[in-house]
Amino acid sequence: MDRLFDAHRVRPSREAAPLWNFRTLDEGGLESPVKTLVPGVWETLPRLRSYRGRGVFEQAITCGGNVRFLFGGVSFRAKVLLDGQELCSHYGAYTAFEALAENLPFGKHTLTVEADNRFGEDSALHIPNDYYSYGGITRPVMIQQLGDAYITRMQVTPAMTPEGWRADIRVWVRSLSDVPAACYLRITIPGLCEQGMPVRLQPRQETMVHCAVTCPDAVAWQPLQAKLYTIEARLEKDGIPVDDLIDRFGFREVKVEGQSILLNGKKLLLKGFNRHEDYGAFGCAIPVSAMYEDLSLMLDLGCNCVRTCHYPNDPRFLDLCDELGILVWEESHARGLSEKRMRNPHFLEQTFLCTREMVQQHYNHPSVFIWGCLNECADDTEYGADCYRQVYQLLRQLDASRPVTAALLERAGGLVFGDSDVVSVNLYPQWYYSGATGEQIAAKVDEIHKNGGAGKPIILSEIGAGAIYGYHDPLGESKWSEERQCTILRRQIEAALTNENLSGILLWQFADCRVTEEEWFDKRPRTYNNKGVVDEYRRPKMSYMLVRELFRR
Ligand code: ADA
Repeated sequence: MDRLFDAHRVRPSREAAPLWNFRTLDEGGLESPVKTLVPGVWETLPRLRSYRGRGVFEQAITCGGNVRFLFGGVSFRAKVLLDGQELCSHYGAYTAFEALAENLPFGKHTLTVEADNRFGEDSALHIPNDYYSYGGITRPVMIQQLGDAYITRMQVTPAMTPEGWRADIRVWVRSLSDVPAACYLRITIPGLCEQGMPVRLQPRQETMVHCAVTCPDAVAWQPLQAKLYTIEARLEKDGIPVDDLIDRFGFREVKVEGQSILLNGKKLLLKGFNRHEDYGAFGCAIPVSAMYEDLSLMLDLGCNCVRTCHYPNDPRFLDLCDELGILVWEESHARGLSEKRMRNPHFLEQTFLCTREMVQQHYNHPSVFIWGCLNECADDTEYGADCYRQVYQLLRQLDASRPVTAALLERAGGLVFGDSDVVSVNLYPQWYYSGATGEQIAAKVDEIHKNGGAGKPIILSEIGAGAIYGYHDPLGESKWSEERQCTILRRQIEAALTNENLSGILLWQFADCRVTEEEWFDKRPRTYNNKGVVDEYRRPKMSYMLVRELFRR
């Protein structure tokens, strides 16, 4: 299942069988083909832990007519073929994409997916980095049967009005037929309202249908008190249902007022973590039970917020956050790109693609309260600043209902403090820099205020220190010891939570994550970023109880 609820009752939709034939094409790969599990990453297979290359997944599928293969995520280039014919290709590990096969004869077909995780000039976002770009089909694959038209997506925007909650609803329907068609679209929010309207479909085009409903009896979605509603869009032809799309949403509104971020009019104080999609035994293909474990641990730690550093996350993780009432900062893919890397001819196109797919695919999640982008890129050069402005503009075009931000690097000379709705900055006092923690935070706030960010909310989007699980120094003096991590974190958290200019703090990081060997192994013991309060298997370090105490205070 690609979601934690049934997204279709009319459209036949099933998950592809988990076992696929798998072979590699490049040096360092397998000697002979094996069966492997999807979703998964090939790095968990014996001898492929560091394989960087192409992997081919194959499965026989019985289907026919118009068939939609929906890939939740393939890391990180994908080519999809049916019976040897290319259906589509896609770049970027962290967003979904579809492959359509039309008018297929009913019977057995071979579905082939070539995944490729080699770095190269054609890849501007997946580069050697402080996390791992895994290889494989890493999120569920759905096989869906379509008729002559199907609902491609739906966007629900809640807003509070003097009459009560209102939902602005947009639904996109795509025709797969060569002739025009008259259909009817029925929209239901069970328990609240039902609306219907005729739709005229033009041959092979996408049509957007818009309506708004007032729901005076709706109950609001609040952090840690989540109330979710189901919304069903059903397409009918001659009174017969031919397609549908079901999603969930919540009634809540995010506003920025002066230095505050308000959710349903209440000021937010964020306490949370940065979390990579990475888990010792699974790489980035994390099963739902392990996602749930992470969120349970975060709730136990006293968090109300998680940041999906540095890319869009699995929708099932967002479904869980919706359900548990955990606020999400979701961001499009990019980490630490210098101006030179931002000048890669593919950078803007790949960034726009990932940003667009993220917003369109995750728009309805009430937990997502802010969109981020371009973590620690070159915000201090004219060219880099212009890229930030372009991505902010795109985010605002795609979604006017959420604020935008970016986690900026701890360095002087930032040029874009004035361009986002919320200013966010990453700081590592006492870890990368010496000097008093509270003073360093205050100096950064001052710099933001003097350079365009005055009067805006500020989030400390990363702060933290490293510790290798099980390495102890009872005197608490050596870096990488669990004790020293505690000393630094205590100072950081206490200073941040008492600074009235901050709207919140997101610790770096929840769990240790694997880093790319190329360019990174010598900076990161074990080839892991060890700043987690739990290790990659979620074993708590001493800092776990410290954070729990400080966050719950
Ligand atoms: C940065 C970056 C993170 C991670 C962190 C660290 O702020 O955004 O991805 O690399 O530093 O551990 O140094």
